[in-house]
Amino acid sequence: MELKIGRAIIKKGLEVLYEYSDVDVAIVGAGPSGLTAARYLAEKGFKVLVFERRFSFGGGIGPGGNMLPSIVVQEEALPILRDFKVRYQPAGDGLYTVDPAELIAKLAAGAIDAGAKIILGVHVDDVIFRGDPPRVAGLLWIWTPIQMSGMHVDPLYTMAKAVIDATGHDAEVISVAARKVPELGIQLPGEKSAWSEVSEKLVVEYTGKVAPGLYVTGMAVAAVHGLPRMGPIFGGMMLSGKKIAEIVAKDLAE
Ligand code: 48F
Repeated sequence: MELKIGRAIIKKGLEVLYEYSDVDVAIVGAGPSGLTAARYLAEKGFKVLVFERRFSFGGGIGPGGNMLPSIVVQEEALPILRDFKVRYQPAGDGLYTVDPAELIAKLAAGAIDAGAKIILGVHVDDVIFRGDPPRVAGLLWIWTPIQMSGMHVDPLYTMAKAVIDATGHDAEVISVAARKVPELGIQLPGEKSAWSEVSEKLVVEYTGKVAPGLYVTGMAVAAVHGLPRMGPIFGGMMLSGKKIAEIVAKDLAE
């Protein structure tokens, strides 16, 4: 039996890694923005891979608001909640409360059912770049437990026509690209202190392309464009994910 279990895992696991070593879109981060983008891109027929460092989905959704089991979404994002069949309750002033566990489960199920592949336990380490002027052409990654061990193990590669940084507050992929490929001309001012109303709008407005082949969504937008942070309101994250899916789909179609 052990022989059969082991061989089934090795065969399928390696097949998946082989198949997804070349994709249309690689998304880093399975938080609200990354999962939303994954669903809308996969639904349009693109081959989408999401890398997530943890062995779980959801990014910042799980802790809710300061560990209370509720998060807030504003009216503008309700069509996205309906697409994912997420239930919500009115909280007044155009705000709605959502159960964080339900949001995580349904965003992930929506992305997977649309055809996106999510690989958990992967730390994205660096970008691959090509050409002069340069464009981002893929990612370097290692398994998170190896990264956490601090031992030097060479990474593996994933080639992608578009890379989306959905890593949240630290914009990790764009940070490394800005530092190691200065020819991309990326400035990274970092996010500002909280002003929720303004940041919810600006994060969506500034969602977009950062350099050829490299895009940003979610809280990483605030880090890249020096915008204020918000808190446990998630409508802007999902609206940003949907917007980046439309931008990338348009660019890839050209
Ligand atoms: O942080 P996260 O939820 O990002 P988001 O989609 O949403 C932000 C909100 O959760 C919240 C907020 C607004 O409401 O302030 O913070 O912008 O999800 C980011 C995911 O990316 C993973 C990380 O584990 C998390 O699940 N991640 C970060 N860096 C890497 C990574 C990396 N280098 N490689 C792989 N995954």
